[in-house]
Amino acid sequence: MEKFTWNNAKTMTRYTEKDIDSLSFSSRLDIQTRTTWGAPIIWEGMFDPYIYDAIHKNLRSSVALTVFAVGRYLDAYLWTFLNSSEHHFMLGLPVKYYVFTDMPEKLPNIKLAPQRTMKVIHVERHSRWQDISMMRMKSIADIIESDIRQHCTHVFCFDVDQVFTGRFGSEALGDSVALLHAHFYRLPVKRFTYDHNPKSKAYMETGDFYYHAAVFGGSWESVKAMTEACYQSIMEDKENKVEALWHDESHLNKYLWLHKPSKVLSPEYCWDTSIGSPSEIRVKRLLWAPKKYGELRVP
Ligand code: 5GW
Ligand code: MN
Repeated sequence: MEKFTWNNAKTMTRYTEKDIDSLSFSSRLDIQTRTTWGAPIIWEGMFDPYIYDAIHKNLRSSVALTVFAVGRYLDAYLWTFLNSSEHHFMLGLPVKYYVFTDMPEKLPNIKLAPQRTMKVIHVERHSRWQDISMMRMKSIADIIESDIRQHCTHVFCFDVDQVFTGRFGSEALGDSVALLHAHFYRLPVKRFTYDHNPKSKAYMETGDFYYHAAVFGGSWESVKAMTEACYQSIMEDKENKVEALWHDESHLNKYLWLHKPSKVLSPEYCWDTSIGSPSEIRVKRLLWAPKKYGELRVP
């Protein structure tokens, strides 16, 4: 493996394998910093933000952020999500937001920083919330093909019911990136809520981790492959009249078991404050917004 230096940062093409050299795996002895297949698990203290930002500026990395705000989720969450992202998400790199909504005219007015732009995409509102959630996979694959691939090197896909509270920067970029679910990272695999129904394409008995579908990303090529595969599996399940236990998240977990991510994000990157504050969570970068199911999940 070629060693990272300031001089070769510009010429490194497959940097995702090379940037590992700049990580300090032993700076955190309290938690697991590498997967069994060698991918880094990113925790505070393992990376130098300045080196990462320099690598990605040299490589001219640019990041698409996709987020869906359909129905009541627009008023409830979108402004807070975007406003906080302007303060914490990939600062210093070009960012293009792709906001999917059924009410483009109701979009909040947010002044974006230089090098940060937004595209609004009109989507229909599915009547079942499970479909709103699952059909995101199809919309993301389509927009990567029609737009993102021409403008951005990387894509990150987010739930809207969250708020950035700390750096979520270029250290999170990689070829394919998945997030450890805050409620499961300390539990044994037996406790993971994979889909255990053999009739579903998402069926799996065992796996590596339980990943949270609220945040995933990677190069546009990888995210396109990931979302297309999940969409295919969702449609096959529909034909077979089954639905996976946790919908798109179950399919994403199956895909990531078969196609191991090249980088894993610790739960710092999507923390639920109701869990409390265990000592290994030194920084909270993104928080779950309070659930408003009572208001939002009425038909
Ligand atoms: C509405 C009712 C139940 C479940 C989902 C929705 C819903 C989700 C919606 O009405 N509008 C919408 O835009 N969404 C998008 O799907 C949001 O981006 C949301 O963050 C994402 C996933 O739904 P969540 O956040 O309610 O799912 P969990 O797994 O965080 O509970
Ligand atoms: Mn959510």
